[in-house]
Amino acid sequence: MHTPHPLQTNIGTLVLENPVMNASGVWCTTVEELNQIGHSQAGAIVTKSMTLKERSGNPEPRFTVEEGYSINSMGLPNPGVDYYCQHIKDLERGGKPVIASIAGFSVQEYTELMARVAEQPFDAVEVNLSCPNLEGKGIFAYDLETASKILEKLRGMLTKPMGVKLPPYLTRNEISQTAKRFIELGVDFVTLVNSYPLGCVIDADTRKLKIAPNGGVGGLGGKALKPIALGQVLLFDQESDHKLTIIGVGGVDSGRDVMEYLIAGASAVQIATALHTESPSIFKRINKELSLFVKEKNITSLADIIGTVQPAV
Ligand code: RRO
Repeated sequence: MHTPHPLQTNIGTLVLENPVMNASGVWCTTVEELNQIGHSQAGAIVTKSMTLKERSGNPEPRFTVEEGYSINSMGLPNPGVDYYCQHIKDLERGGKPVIASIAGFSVQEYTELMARVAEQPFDAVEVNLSCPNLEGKGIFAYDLETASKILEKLRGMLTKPMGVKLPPYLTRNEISQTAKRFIELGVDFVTLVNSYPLGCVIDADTRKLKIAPNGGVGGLGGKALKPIALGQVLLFDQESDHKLTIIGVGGVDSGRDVMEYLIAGASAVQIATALHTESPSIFKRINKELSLFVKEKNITSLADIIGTVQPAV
């Protein structure tokens, strides 16, 4: 009998050879970048959030990596949904599932985007309801009624797995209500979390802000985001009674980080800041570290450790 690879994991009906992929936004805007993820040891490929029309995004500088964190205010630069639909068929995906990330500015726009991607050979759709950098536009995920309206419509348009990318802070009560609603709506997975809004970096020598858009503030990512993201993963897993599939994002930079997310309740993880710094060769390193860890602990299947966190005492 064929024994599954010990790092194999599932996201809804998708089978991933390993649980580590890029986060939407990093190394995934152009076909060239997506192909590089395809050639790497990532377990899946996620596209940049696509909009109906091409966008050049916010003025530069719009991204900075600091010691232990990053701040971005990209403003959704992407070549538009047509580009991804044109290129998906010849993507050098290396057998990996491809997840389309979509971002609209209204219920109508999300519907049009889903109509476009649903007829293409993407394997799943991640609905981004949490972009932090669209000043004056708000974050859809903070309004559960509007979010539900969008998701109910989109769910009816896609037979493949559908996930939702959420912002980095909901209260326990909001998590409980959101998890319950998402299960009712047939959401297959939640991606936790997007970058933490309104972060700021100042250079004390020059007194200058490090990024230009939106008065100098943007989404915080990287190592500093990890405990925040891990807490949201833990609570979503608890409050959903382990019924929601979770993809963890925030500060993943080692096999050990991946283990922490799996133990908290995630079935897979995404990498943004560290992928930007290290390039797609990071997937080989992290999978090697994860393999060693799994071997050391005599774990034969990742399913055996997902959501198995133990109390402190
Ligand atoms: O493009 C961005 O500014 C951006 C998006 Br859409 C997002 O969802 N998260 C983020 O950190 N940046």
